Amino acid sequence: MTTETYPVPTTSWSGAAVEVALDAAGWRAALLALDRPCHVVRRGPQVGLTTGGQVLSGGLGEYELLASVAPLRPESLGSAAFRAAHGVAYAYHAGAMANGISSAELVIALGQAKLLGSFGAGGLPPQQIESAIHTIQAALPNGPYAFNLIHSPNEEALERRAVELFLERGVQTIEASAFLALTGHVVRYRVAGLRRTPDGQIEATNKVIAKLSRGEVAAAFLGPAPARILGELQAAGLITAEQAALAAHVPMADDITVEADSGGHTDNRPLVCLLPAIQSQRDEARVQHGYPHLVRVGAGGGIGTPAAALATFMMGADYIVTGSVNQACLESGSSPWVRAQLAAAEMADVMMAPAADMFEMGVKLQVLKRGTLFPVRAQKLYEIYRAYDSLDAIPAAERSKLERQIFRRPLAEVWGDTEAFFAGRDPEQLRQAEANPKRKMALVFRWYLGLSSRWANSGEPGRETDYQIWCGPAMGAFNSWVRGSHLEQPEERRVVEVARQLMVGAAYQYRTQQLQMLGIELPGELKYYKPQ
Ligand code: FMN
Repeated sequence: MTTETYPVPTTSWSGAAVEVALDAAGWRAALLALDRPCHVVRRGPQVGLTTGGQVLSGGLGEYELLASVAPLRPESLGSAAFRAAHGVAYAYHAGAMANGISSAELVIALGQAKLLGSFGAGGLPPQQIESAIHTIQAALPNGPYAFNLIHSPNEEALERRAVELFLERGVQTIEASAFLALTGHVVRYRVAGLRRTPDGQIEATNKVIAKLSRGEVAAAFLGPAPARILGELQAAGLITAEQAALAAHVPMADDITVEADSGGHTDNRPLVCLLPAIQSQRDEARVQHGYPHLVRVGAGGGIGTPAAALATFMMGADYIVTGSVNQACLESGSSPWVRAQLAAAEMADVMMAPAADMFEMGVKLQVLKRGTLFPVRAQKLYEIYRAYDSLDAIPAAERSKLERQIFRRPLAEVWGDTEAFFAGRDPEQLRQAEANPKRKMALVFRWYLGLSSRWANSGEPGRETDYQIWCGPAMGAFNSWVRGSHLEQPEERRVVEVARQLMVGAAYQYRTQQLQMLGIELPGELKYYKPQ
C-alpha cells in the first residue's frame, strides 16, 4: 500500500486577482505580450495566465506557480550577428525573385522597415538593373537592401555586367545564386571590397549571401577565393595585389542560405535533412581555415507559416528566407491575376516544369499549376525536344498542334522573333543555332518558356493559360494559415506585414511550445498563432 504525498510548492506567484486572465481572450493577450514573462498560476480549481505580479521562492504567494516562460521578442530570433551585419530588425531575408518580381518597391518597403530584401535582377537587362539600383539607393541611402547576382552560364556577359554595375554603384550586399562553382565575376565582387583597416583587421565591404542547396557549392563559398581566379583577376587589373593577398584569409561568403524545396529553381531537398549537413560543413570550414568568425547559415524553402519559421530557427538557422509568400504581396512585380491565383493556391497546386534557362539540360523548376496550363505545355515541348533533332523533323500534325495551341503562330515567325532578340543581345547563340538545328529548336521553344513568365508578370490578356508562375508549397501552407484573417485577401498582403506576422507568430509559438513541454496543455486555438 502507498500513501500520496503533497509537496509544498517551491515557487509561488503573488499578485492581484485582476491580473490573472481566466478566459481565452485574456490568455491570448498574455501569450502575445512577448516582451513580458508569462506565468501559468493556479488557485483552487482556477488556472490562469498572467504577465504581471511577482514570482516568490517558497509557497507564500496566493497562487501556485505551474509554469513560466521568459519574454521572447521576434527581434531575438536567429543570429544577432546577422542583424548587426545587415543593419536589420529581424533575422529575416526576402529572397530575390527574378524579372523584378522582387521589385524596387518591394525591397524599399522592406528596407524602410529595417528588413532585408533582394532585388530580383535575374533575367533583367543591365539598364533595368541600373535603374533599380538608382531607385533603391535613393530611397534607402543607408540600406538595408541586396541585389541578386545570378550565375548565368549561357550569357556570361550578363553576370559580368551585373558585377560591374554593383561595383560602380557601391551595392554592398549581393545574394549570389545558381552558382555551380565560383566564377571570376563573383570572386571579383567579393575581393574588390577587401581592405586592411588601420588596426590591421581585414574589412569585407562587399557582403555575399550565397544561396545553394549542394555541399560542393557550399564548400566553394565557405572557403577563400581560389588562387587561380585571384591570379587572373590581378593580371587583368581588376583587383590589387593587396586584395589578392587578403582574400586568402576571408571566406567567399558572409552568409550561406541553405535552400530546401522552394518556388522556382530547386533541388527539392527537405530542409530538415539539408540544413544540418551544411551547418556541420560550415563548422568544419571554420576549423580548416581558421576564420575568427562563423559564416552564418540561414535557410529557406517551404517557410510560409510561423511553425515553419520557428522550426527553422530551432534547428539553429541564423536567419530565415522567404520567397513564394512575397510574390503574392502587393509590392511584387507580378500581376493582380497571378496574385489572386496565388492567394487561392493549395499546397498541392505546384509541380516541377522545364526551366527556360537550362531547358536543354532538362533542368526543372517549381511552378503553380492552378489556373494555368504552362507546366503541361512546357513538359510537352521538352518531350518533343528530346524526341526530334530539328524543327523540320517534327511530324506535321504535331507541329500544327504546337503552332495552334502553344505558340499561336507559325514556328517560322517565332524563329524570326528569336533571331531579332539575340541579334543585339548575344549573336553567338544564333551562330550556334545555324550550325545545329536541335539548338535552333531549343531557342524557339525557349521563346515560349521565356515569354510565359513575362506574360504572368505583365498580366498579358488572353495568355492566362500560359502564365509561368514560380511557386513552392510554402504558398499553400501560408494560405491555410491566414484563412479567416485579414491576410486572406490578396489586397491585404504586404511584404512587411507578412514578415512581421511570421516572426511574431514564431515567437508566440516558441512560448506555447515551451509551456507544452512544461506540462501545460493549451487549447488548440491558443497553441497556434493566427495573424492578429
Ligand atoms: N532566387 C534567386 O536567387 N534568384 C531568382 O531570380 C529567384 N527567382 C524567384 C522567383 C519566384 C517567383 C520565386 C517564388 C522564387 C525565386 N527565387 C529566386 C527563390 C527565392 O529567392 C527564395 O529563395 C525561395 O523562394 C524560398 O523558398 P519558398 O519559395 O519556399 O519560400
